[in-house]
Amino acid sequence: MSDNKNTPSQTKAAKFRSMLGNDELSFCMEAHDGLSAKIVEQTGFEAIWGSGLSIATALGVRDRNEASWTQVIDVLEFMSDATSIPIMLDGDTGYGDFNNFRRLVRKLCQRNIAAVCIEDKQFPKTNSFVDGDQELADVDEFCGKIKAGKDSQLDDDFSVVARVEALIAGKGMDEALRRAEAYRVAGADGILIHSKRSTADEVLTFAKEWDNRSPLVIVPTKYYDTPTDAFRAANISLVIWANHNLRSSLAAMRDVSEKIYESQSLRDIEGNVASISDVFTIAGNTELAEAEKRYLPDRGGETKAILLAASRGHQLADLTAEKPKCMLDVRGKPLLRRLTHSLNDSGITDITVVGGYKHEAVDLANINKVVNDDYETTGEVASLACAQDRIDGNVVVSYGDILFRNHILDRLMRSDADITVAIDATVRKSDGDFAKCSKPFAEDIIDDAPVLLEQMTSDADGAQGEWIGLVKMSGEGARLVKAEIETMEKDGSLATANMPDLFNRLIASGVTPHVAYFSGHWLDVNDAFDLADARNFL
Ligand code: SPV
Ligand code: MG
Repeated sequence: MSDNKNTPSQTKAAKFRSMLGNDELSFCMEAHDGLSAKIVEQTGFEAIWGSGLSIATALGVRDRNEASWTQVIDVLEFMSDATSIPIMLDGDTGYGDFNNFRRLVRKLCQRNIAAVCIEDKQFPKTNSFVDGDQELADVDEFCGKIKAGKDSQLDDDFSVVARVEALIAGKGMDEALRRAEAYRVAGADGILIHSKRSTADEVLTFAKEWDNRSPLVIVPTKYYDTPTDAFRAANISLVIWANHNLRSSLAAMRDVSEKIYESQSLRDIEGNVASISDVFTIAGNTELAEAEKRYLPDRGGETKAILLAASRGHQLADLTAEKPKCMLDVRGKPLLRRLTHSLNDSGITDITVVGGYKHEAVDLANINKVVNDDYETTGEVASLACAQDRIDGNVVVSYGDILFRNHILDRLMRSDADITVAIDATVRKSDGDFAKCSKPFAEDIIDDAPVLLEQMTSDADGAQGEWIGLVKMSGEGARLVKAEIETMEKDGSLATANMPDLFNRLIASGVTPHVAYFSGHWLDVNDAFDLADARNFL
């Protein structure tokens, strides 16, 4: 669906009619699908030529009525939906007799196509530049076709342009003028005089003889080096640049395919093709995201993740000389990639990584990245604050150097408490972030009362478990955490605070995180032994 930018005051057909009728020289640029149509409009052109040659070629068939008329109309519908400027369809010979043509005209009006051009040749038509005979239509039969089209249009401003192929067929200037006059009298809104000469001479002679009897349209594909001012001077109404988007994309696609085929790599290509974000922009993804906000009230149900990955990991010494520890290889993939895949597996795709040390090395696809420039002098909460605008709705915050089995995250995601911390009840180490909880872990007791976090401490003694660096907040929890961060910013405690400090402050202010207990099935990477463990963990 497009966001239709057509102004209600002037229809596409009316815009085209005034282009055709005014004294200015106007231009139609070729398009052959929704994408090229958008590009034509965004470039600034006032109208689109729905080229038969280009549409057929883009569909992989010849310009010889091999694509059915309904297939062509389907393409036109995409082009029309994607743009707000008028489209003139190259309607070949009208896809049959007067009856087929009037049905085509009605369908085009229904699809908001502004105009159609039909040529006086026999069905199936051949492209005008193909060598060989070009068999012309009977003049009277073609006049009847024009009349039928005009009588059938559903919009008074719809235009039927009659294309004279007499010069293409080598029938001479007099025949061209005779035919053009007959078509004008039959009701054609304009005459397209076509030529395959490399100079504009015969077209300019025709224009002189025609003497402004009705709007003239030309296609200077073959006489491309004629200055455009010569067309102005000849009172031409409309110039069609007929196939240049198709031909340029053909050259570009061939070039990129050959390069990738030969190099078996994308390295030398990436900088020379449109970016993925360019693709998303022209596809209109921003509009969709805004519409989702308007029409999906339940967006708060989606969970985002913020990964704290600003630190170098000094204990890993030289291993982190060029990259932060979150980017260390764990069996062929960076640790952080493994972590984001775990999040993806639990349905979390909106992932923000807070980088710091060597953040340029954090070059993963499908993440948002923010940077804590002061990573050397600040702690985890300052990094979290760098992603403050993401602390909204359901959010999971995780250290960037941990790995865990998915059941741990899934368990957190199921919690509907404001804040839930993942606590490993099997305390194995003497250093870590330990949790004093309202109750110890007891696997065999069925007790619905939640376990509450009473205090975070660096002392394993008297603690019921270790926090693994994973916390989930509901929308309300996110609001509370954000408010606490703001308070910390104001009272100057933010810079050096770590996540346990934040939890303790929340607890002191009456906000009690819930505890999700489990045992094992996770690890964090602080030194080379941990890294070896991580490789085995997989
Ligand atoms: C087209 O673009 O399909 C045309 C113009 O009909 S031309 O190919 O120049 O005949
Ligand atoms: Mg054509």
